[in-house]
Amino acid sequence: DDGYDLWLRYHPLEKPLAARYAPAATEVVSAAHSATADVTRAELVKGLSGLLAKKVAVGESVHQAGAVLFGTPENSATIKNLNLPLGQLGPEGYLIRSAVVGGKKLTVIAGNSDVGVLYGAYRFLKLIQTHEAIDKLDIASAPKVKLRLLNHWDNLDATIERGYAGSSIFKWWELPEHVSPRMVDYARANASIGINGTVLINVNASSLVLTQEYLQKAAALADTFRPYGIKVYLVARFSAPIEIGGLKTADPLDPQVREWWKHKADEIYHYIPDFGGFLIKANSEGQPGPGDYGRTHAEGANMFAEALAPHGGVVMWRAFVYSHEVPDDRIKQAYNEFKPLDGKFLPNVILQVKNGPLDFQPREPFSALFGATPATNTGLEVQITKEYLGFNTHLVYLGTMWQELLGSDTFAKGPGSTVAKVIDGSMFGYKQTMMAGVSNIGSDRNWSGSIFDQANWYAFGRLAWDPEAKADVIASDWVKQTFTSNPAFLKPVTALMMGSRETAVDYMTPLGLAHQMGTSGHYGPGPWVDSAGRADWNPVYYNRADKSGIGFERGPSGSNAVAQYFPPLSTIWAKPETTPENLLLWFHHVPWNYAMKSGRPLWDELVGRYDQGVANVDAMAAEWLNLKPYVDDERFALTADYLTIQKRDARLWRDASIAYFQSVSGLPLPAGVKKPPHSLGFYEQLEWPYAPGQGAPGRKIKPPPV
Ligand code: BDP
Repeated sequence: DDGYDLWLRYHPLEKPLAARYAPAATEVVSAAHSATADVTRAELVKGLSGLLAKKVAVGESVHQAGAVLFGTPENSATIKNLNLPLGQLGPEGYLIRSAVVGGKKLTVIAGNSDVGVLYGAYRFLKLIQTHEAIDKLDIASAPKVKLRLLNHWDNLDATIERGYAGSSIFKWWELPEHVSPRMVDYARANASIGINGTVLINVNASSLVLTQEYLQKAAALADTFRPYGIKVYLVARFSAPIEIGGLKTADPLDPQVREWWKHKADEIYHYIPDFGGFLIKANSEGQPGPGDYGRTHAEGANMFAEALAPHGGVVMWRAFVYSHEVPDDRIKQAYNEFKPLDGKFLPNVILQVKNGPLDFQPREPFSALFGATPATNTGLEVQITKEYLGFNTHLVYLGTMWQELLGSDTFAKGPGSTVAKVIDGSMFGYKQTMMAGVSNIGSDRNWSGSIFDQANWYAFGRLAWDPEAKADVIASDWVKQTFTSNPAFLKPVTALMMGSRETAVDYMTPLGLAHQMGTSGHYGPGPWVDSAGRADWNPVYYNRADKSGIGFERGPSGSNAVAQYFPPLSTIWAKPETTPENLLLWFHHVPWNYAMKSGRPLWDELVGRYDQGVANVDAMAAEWLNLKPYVDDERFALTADYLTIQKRDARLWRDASIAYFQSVSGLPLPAGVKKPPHSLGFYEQLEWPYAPGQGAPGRKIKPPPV
């Protein structure tokens, strides 16, 4: 099994189980014939026939008990007559109910729109895949976040920035004449977890994608995705009016530039009538933007917003910005830039904020912008692809990391003001809500580069639908759908996933350290690196390790980044004694002998964490070997090999980090701790082999050519 089917594996259930379900899934019934209803029917038939290993009948009206009837009150008189409480479900929610109609027991999957019904169909199939009872169903579900989007960092030449699963699945050169059947499976997978939009190209974009030729290509993809409720979005490169429009400027206050974008929007909607909108990276890492003309981010974003508004499109304006001058503290920049602009953005603009204030690190506190912009729609960007978390080879389940983030209390309106409540709009009544995940999808047969990375795609969709969903439930559902419900496998694997992120934090960046990866590749350890293009790209900038101690002082005596947070966090995080230890070195520079809660001095604790990380990976790998009887050979072997790589890398992270920090602290290793097998010089000169997805050399300073 190569993993291509993801969690949509409809392999036959064991006989007794199939026998239990068969009477409740005798036929698939609907009179609806929209494109979406057709794919819903096809999915139910495929799923039920596969799982129950029998041919499931299809019809327009109920013929027998055990029918699965789907539709909306508009396209089904039976559903209309049932008077179901669909009012609370909104346009995308669904209801699944056991009912009796004309003396026959059946299951109804209903919604207010065909897409809502499609989501319900996937949920119904999942119930069977996960061996839930389906005879007395009464399930209602609606997404809490409106825009649930993948952000592909895919380039038009099919390379992927920070992509570790092959090349892009979007083959622009074949479009629009040929749309690969894989696009349908991509849409199915996304719809099955509620993802309703996709940004097709990299935030470091080429303007080319906005030319007529490419719009026609994008339209072919939009046509393919539409039945699955998925809208297409594009990245708008700020300088496009110059590069493809022949204008002299891209100044957002220039009338000609504004006209140009209006026409461009009209043209896009001509080809893609339900186009979602633009994602924009401006004045960040060398990308052009309004700042080039002395204009604010709001002035820039609003220009696009005006062009898209007549068509119902949105602008997602990224808050991942940092200025040319190296600041006293890089992590304060986005807040400093955007907080004063709160309320200045048009209603169809969404500020797209990365989870943490730095950059997708194994652990960061939540970005201070969450809660700080009540008058600006604020959405969340997480990174599904594991740029800083061991690429596709390290087994790291991100569900726990996102749950930690979404559950974090910003205290914006007092206790209970979680990030989840900010981004689902309930805190400030945002008109637009959004959660975006930087995709980990590529041309590999298994889509994500490893089987376990599929779980991160899955968890992203589930959390975007419900930001308060629980990571362990999601992990266990994924294991059941992807592998098996057998508790002998399910329990240990779920546990292994649940602990995996903390393990990675331990061997890479424990106790609040961040950005210790080698430059560019962001894979292996490089805590000593001090030679990157600008100071705040250097690990030493973040670890600040010296003879006196380690950590970045962000309390009042340092950069005072803590002041960007609401009380009581601004005071709790201001002092090392009250800062949680897992963020200690993020917020504070503390002496090597600082007393930790364990009773150990910081230096011993730090070394202990690296050792713990290594031990945990060893345990994960050993656990996996025990599970061989429950997995097919191919998926077993791939995962086993990757765990071997992870074991090697965890050691390297541990050894290199300890060697470096010891060279700085000058302290002896705690008793019983193994010396790194090599001297620091050895680790420093290690060259990582070619790491995929770094973008062109010099990318950070030079914008890509058009
Ligand atoms: C960083 C990546 C870089 C991206 C940038 C971004 O290293 O490749 O372009 O984020 O989000 O994490 O724009």
